[in-house]
Amino acid sequence: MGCDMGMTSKQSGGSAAPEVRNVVLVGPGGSGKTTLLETLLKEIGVINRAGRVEDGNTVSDYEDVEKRLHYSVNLAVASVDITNPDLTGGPGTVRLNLLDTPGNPDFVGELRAGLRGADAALFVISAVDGIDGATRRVWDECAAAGAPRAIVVTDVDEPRANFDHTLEELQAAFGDGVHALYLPYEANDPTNARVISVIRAQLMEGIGSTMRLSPLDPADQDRVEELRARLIEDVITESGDEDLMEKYLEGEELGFMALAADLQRATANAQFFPVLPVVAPTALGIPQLLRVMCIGFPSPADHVLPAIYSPAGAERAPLRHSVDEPLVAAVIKTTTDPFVGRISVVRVYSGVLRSDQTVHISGHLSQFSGRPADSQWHADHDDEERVGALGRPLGGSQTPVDQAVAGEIVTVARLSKAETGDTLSDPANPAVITPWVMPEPLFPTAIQSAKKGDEGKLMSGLQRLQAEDPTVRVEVDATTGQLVLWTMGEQHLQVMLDRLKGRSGVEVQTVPVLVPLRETLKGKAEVQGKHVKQSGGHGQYAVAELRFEPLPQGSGFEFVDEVVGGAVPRQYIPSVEKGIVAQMAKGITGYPMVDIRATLYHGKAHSVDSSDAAFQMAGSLGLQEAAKKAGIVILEPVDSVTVECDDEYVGGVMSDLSTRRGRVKGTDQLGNGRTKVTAEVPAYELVRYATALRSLARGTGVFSREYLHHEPAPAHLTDKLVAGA
Ligand SMILES: Nc1nc2c(ncn2[C@@H]2O[C@H](COP(=O)(O)OP(=O)(O)O)[C@@H](O)[C@H]2O)c(=O)[nH]1
Ligand SMILES: [Mg+2]
Repeated sequence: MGCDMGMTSKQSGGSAAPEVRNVVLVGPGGSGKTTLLETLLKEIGVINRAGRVEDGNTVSDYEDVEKRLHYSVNLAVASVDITNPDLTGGPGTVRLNLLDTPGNPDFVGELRAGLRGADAALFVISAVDGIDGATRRVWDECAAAGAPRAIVVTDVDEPRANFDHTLEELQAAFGDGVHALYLPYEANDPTNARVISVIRAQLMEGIGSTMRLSPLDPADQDRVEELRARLIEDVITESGDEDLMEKYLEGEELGFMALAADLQRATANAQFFPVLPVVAPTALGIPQLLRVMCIGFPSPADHVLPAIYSPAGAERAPLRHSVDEPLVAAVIKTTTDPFVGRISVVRVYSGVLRSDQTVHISGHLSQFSGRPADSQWHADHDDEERVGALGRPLGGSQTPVDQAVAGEIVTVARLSKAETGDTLSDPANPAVITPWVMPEPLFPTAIQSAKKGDEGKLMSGLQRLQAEDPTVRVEVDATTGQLVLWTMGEQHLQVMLDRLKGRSGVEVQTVPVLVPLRETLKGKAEVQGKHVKQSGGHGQYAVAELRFEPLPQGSGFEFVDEVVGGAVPRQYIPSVEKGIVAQMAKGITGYPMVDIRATLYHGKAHSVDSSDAAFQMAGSLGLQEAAKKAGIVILEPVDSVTVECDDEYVGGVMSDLSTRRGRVKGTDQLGNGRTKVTAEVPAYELVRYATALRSLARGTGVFSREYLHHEPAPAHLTDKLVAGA
């Protein structure tokens, strides 16, 4: 085998520990990942019949909502052992942990978790759909994670498929490191379909001991020879293998096994990307793909592991892939199964995780993301908990195991305090590993429970969703009082509401999102704040003569005392100010008033009937009077926004921003075919922006927003702003 695990531990059964391959399936939605996983499992023999996404009976789309939607919304894992030596390349077992991910950009959080859990990726694209901007974004995600990857081209049996064209597109988009290992041959003819082995430049059926070779059609000869030369030369360059170079130059016959070790080294660098065709319905190309994963893919020992810290934030010695080290593992995902309860998918990086052991659980996102440590959204936490049963997952089911060694992926039952992204470690040696970068949810929806009395259930259901999915944020807006659910987009929102209903039994209503408006005075006004009640008993008497004027944005409130000769007694001057401040907090039209100056220049008092309360009332009435005279301006929040998208969509993005009353502040060409636009945009216009940008930039857009300031809202829009978006 091409690599050294660096460990000799025995499994509980007594046999040698299997080689492990952790491989995540990534790619745009509908490219065939879930179907490919079915086909692989059928080929390995873990399932008798490949399910169909449309029939809702696949291993990885096991959640109810996925069965209903017919696409994946969850990271799902299938852990299988392969013993067939034609696939594994020798005696011994390869444990293949396959992670299926959603392609829809709303669920990019699941994709990132999958990339963290795996050591390599299958980048799955359809020969029918080709490569678009959204596909490139998935590639960029893999590149950002440094994932070694092979490219699997599906649908090559479809009449509209053109594998050669797809290969050219792949090379144009992803560079010279893209090399075909196999080509499809008469893929749409089930009786005659085969692959062409580029390494051998021959037609190939079966694999290893069952392999049958036959000569290429003369028409294919030149093209395949050319691909072969490029492939082998590049493998040699990437691996630096002198022996192979010699064999190649001397014209020795080479097969896959002769290249396997070099291929593994070349792919491990994430600079060399082998391409394989597959046909799901007939399993064409599937044995070859399995062999590439078993023999040509890097092992957990080759993975560059994330940096590690103590819970206090001190950097620690780098993680080592070894069973002899203390336990360090990451919670790739935690979820709630309707039957089993809490289930967490855990990747062990070092040491051994045993069932029933106590682990330290830590989540410290604030250290890496700049979020406040006590934010309601993944607040920092440290706990100790006993883990429940460990299992090897196959979609929604688990087979119990006693332990998981460094490099393995297992499920852990009943870890109630662990959230997605947390670190599990030895309580004697607690640790925090750098989490992956969690995307920011930017799609707000104001929600409330449809039934009175369900509020408590709703809140606890939301807390759970938030712990499971770092791309969900729940917030009670301090100004509007609304309960706001921030998600990645429309589909993500629907899935979250579906889960709330399914698990917590809470029916949720969505209501228009309110932006926190404020108000200020339109102009200056001189007024008399007068509170005089002297009929019967102890009266109230206070008169405050006041000048009000608006101040520049962000000035807040100024109070000026210009009273001379004790017209307002000293002790009541602060009372007037207090009354104004209280009225400002309430506002005149219902929004807090800001940015004004109040000057108290005269007034009247009564020796018996004046009081603190009466002068507060006078101040408050004075402001109400000023608002009547000068008028009110509604201020709306404006955010500073950056949008990044592929160059070709910038024009559309900018003109859309101006219809959103945005002011474009600048554009930057980022050089990689992408442009960054900076703009100032009213928050009201950003409520649905996540969805709008998705279609404007065809899935290539990302944006960020940050509150900048409040500014006057156009008068003709105030009714709309007050109603919410
Ligand atoms: N003809 C053909 N159809 C395929 C192939 N692979 C997947 N499909 C179909 O493509 C559709 C999308 O597949 P799915 O696995 O859900 O894609 P995912 O979103 O990447 O998981 C389904 O209807 C599959 O049956 C293939 O190799 N050939
Ligand atoms: Mg899928």
